[in-house]
Amino acid sequence: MSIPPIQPFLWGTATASYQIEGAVCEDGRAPSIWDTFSHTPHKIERSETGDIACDHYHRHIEDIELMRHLGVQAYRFSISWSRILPTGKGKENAPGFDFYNRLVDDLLAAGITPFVTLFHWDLPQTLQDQGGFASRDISGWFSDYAVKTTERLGDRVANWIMLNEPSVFAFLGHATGVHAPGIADLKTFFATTHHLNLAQGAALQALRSNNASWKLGTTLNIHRGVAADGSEDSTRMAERHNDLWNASFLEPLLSGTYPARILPEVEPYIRAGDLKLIRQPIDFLGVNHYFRAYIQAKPDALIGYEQVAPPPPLPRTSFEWEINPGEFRDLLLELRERYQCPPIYITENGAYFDDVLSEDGKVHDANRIAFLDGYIKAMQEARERGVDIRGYFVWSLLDNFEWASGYRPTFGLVKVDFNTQRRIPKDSYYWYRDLIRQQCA
Ligand code: IFM
Repeated sequence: MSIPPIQPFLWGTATASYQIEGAVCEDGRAPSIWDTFSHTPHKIERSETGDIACDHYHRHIEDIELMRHLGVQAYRFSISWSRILPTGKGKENAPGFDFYNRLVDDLLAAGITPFVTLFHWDLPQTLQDQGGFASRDISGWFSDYAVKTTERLGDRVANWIMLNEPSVFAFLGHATGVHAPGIADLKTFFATTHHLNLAQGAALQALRSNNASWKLGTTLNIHRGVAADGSEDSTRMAERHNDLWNASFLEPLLSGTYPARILPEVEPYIRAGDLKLIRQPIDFLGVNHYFRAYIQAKPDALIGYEQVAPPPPLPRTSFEWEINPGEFRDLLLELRERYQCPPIYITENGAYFDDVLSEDGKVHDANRIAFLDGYIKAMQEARERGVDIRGYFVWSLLDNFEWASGYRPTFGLVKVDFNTQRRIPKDSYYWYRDLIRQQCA
């Protein structure tokens, strides 16, 4: 079955600052928590860092050319907070803004609409030293940063995404500690969860009052958890996972409450007026989706459970993530049924497969093509059944720095040879180009 054209609709790709930019010490940029974390021994596979990454800071023109030939109508990227405000607040770093000004201008000249994420995890280290997201002050720091950024770029950028995947940032950064800032503490985790919501609310409110024509949204990583075994404990923990991972971010934003089972743990951090501030109207919800989570009770784990590999014989990506497009469709349908959901953009979807550079110099990633084909068709089914989906962004344009796993996991439509920085479009790149052409014909 081919995918019938859906219009109006934006086809795009996505990246994030620390994962692709490199140039970490250039033009006044100061360290973020990911610079600190990646330079700490034993935190990242093979001790890799984002120091150079895809060198996008120096190669953005080539990367935009790749997007132009791909035919995407939109590109989602994020701003490195410490590149434009090295101390996180106060004095602006003009060369940092210059880079994003050039990037936006060059995108627009190529006919590509920018979708800008304000926070994709690379918090300025100076702010972490003052408490980071465990501190309520983050709400003011983040909204000031959001205001400054939108003041500089908002004459050309209309679509603003406040946060990327706050659940991942809270969980992996503050509960399991496998991501920056590397904290594993339950109180910090719940404070961070609430302060992410609070910071987002404050920024949304400030930006809305500055320019009513901007399209404001946020991006959540949404996946449903299921019990990995038939035990009562794992079933209860799967519910806890759904509360912590999905509902703790969806419900405050869309319904003005925390899930009842979680409330007692977040309550110590909530002050009068917080829930009202958090429940801001948004123009769109960004949904990132990769897999369904298999949850197993683990009483000695900080949050009471762990995520385990899906049971055989389900197909999986090279990350051991279940491949299940029907689950993606059902999740989108559930979002529409459970919440008063604004229009949705799929702001990330894609897969890591171990790519092979063939003797003909190409990457024949049929597995990634099959993955994208299945997930795009599932999205289309959800759309036909009434879910208001306005766009789809493949994660990712380029192979890049996959956080604690370094450069091994490759998600790109374009292979990057990290020794030479040569870009090699994979078969999936040409497949996506043809899909876009067919969709937009
Ligand atoms: O690389 C990440 C991205 O930064 C956030 N969403 C998931 C991707 C793949 O793990």
